[in-house]
Amino acid sequence: MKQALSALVFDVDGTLADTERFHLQAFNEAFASEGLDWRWDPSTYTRLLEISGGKERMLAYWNEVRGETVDIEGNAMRDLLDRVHLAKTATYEAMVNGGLVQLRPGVMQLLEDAQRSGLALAIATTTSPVNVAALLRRAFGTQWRLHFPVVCDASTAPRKKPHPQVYLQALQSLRLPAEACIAFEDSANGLRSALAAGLGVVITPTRFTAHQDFNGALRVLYDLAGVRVADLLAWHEERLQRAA
Ligand code: XBP
Ligand code: MG
Repeated sequence: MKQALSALVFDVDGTLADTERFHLQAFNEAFASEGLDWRWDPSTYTRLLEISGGKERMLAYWNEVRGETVDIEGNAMRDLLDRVHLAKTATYEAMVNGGLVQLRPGVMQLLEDAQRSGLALAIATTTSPVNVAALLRRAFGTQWRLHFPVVCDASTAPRKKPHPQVYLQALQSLRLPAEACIAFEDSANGLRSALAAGLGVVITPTRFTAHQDFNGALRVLYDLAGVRVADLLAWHEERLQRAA
């Protein structure tokens, strides 16, 4: 039985909005305010973005540079990284609330077209819930959850992308099979996570991810400008034909 397209599942960072340069700035401000002599430049951050999750990213960086910087071990360092991540999240949230972060081209139009077409909308992200709420509140107002009845994030899915946990949670909450959904992502980690959960995936890379391998995607697009539900239905049909 052919499975009709019923839901669109969106990644946040890099997909709904080109956010990572603001995350990078917030990380560097938090390092300084918490007395860490770390400073990530764009090329370092591009490499570190292969690790999903801000805390996981900082821990991986510390393991890279330990011995050259602060020498506190174990729990003391983890407490420090927790404090740094809280400070970073507060800084990033202020940037979003200040209107610095805009949705990427075509995103709002596709979301509106999807809602007119009766498709369900969901979020599947490894970022913190504070960041999701700040971005979507800015774009949709205080009632933003009415547009996204399903939101899975770092607080619901501790196993970060490329692990499929966050997409499996979204499918469970949507009460839909993966074959009825298309995911939208910007990174290879996100692609692998969604593919592992069985979804078709449309990729819109950013400058931080354009070099990554997107083999297996339904489409790799510069952005979602001009993309409508009719296009998604055609790509969904192609996917069904290939699977038949
Ligand atoms: C991208 C991430 C996040 C952000 C930073 O999430 O991996 O870690 O880089 O946000 P997405 P946090 O799945 O939306 O692409 O510091 O809150 O993790
Ligand atoms: Mg992303």
